Amino acid sequence: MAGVLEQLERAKSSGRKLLGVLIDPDLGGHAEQLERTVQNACMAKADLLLVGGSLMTTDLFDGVVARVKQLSDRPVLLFPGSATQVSGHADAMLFLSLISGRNAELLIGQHVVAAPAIRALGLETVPTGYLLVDGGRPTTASYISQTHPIPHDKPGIAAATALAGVLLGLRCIYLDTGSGALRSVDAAMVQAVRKAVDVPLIVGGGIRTREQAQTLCEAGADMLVVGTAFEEDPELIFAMSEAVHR
Ligand code: 1GP
Repeated sequence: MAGVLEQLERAKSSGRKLLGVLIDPDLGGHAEQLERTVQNACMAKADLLLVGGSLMTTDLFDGVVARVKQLSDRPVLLFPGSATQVSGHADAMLFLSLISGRNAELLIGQHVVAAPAIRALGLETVPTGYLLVDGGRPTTASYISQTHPIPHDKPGIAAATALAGVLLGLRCIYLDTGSGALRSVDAAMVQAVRKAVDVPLIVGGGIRTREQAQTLCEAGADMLVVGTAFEEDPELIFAMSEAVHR
């Protein structure tokens, strides 16, 4: 079976848009909600399940990934906030370098710590340039990462940053306003990054409506990631999946 990076690249080449559902690993303490989220994601034909976050308040990470994998017929992709979020139960991991920031720990430090375990587990990595974008208020991601998000109305900065990442060899770009952001990335920024680089483009943070989803896909996003909106309204995933896939 093709790896996750290859699946992203194939989808991009064929113009098929993907929906990723972000599972908060702290849901490990809420078994029913976790099950319902994963089941809804599978029924709605979401394409991938992502597990991870900037801050975990439990030590259940590996168990949550194992449970998600057990419940799901979709690929499970780690979206790690730190080197502690590595699990051999996943199909692959976004190996994220926070290239919009200048925090050496999140550019390369945590990667060094995690690399031996990743190799030992034989886990596929998707080398990804992660760009944090201002979404209208400080988020856990901006606070914990101790980085300045890119101003939302500066698409040129995002495009130059994404291009630098690709020139360094990164295979995927993730534009994110952070979980629970007041607004999503602007379509103009997605368009500018799309124009600058030819790798799969993931967009997340603050996506709450099918209209937003459609606009971001039309602007050039290859995959959208949604978490908070589905926690607040579990049924929304069906409409969102339809909007992304049509
Ligand atoms: C955050 O892109 C994800 O990193 C999802 O954000 O929880 O706001 O949907 P939301």
